[in-house]
Amino acid sequence: MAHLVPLNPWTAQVIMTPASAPVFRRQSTVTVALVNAEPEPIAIELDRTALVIIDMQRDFLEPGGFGETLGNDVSRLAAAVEPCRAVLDAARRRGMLVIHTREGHLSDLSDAPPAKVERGHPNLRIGAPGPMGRILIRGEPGHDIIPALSPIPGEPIIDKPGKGAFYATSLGRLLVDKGIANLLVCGVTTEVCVNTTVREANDRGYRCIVLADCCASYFPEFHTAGLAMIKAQGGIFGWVSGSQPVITALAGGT
Ligand code: TIU
Repeated sequence: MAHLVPLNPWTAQVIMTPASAPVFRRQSTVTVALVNAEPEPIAIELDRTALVIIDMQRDFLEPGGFGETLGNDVSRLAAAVEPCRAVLDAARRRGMLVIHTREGHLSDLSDAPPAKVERGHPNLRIGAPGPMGRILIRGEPGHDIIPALSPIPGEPIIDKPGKGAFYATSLGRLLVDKGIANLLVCGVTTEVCVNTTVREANDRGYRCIVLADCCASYFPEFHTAGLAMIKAQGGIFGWVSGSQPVITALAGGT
């Protein structure tokens, strides 16, 4: 459910022309949507909101990538794809800023801390060859975003070496430049890159609304706990909603 609350839809600005005649100009319309969320509904200015889709990469969602080398059943992430696509379509129709992130490393691993690389069987580590190219390396097929959610021209892609999307990236600068105050967050995995990014964003002053059905984990109990941690204590890190209330909000108002 979403209610649209227009704020100052018309603002008269008096401009003194040489003839001293007042001219009234229509200024930008601010549309505020009330999104049904937990722990409580949240009002967001849609023009100051971006959709951030975290790491919906073949390396995490398809067999033969990083997620599987870590011992996970990657099919557990599939449920998030269709809700993500529906929200992505709605955001594009709205003309909202859409940002995609990808976790991965340079081919020489110079941006990969040894502490991250030196885990698991040597043949299955970051940088090792796999069915989708070198595991979690930029430019390899596995690093690509899955076709269903492919970025279109004009949508920024943030390549990140860490779990959080702000660490060692230009995301913070981009959000400031675009005047963004609120983030709609989708992606994988709920308790790892989604949670880390939301915590980073929360400390930077962004209101984060995490869309529960647009996120997934290899561990269903971690998905549930990851969302619970965000919305607990009055929304200690942010809000949790679902794809449908957000799609409704994005479809309303102009
Ligand atoms: N392993 C796991 O759950 N996640 C990651 O390694 N990266 C992201 O969450 N993107």
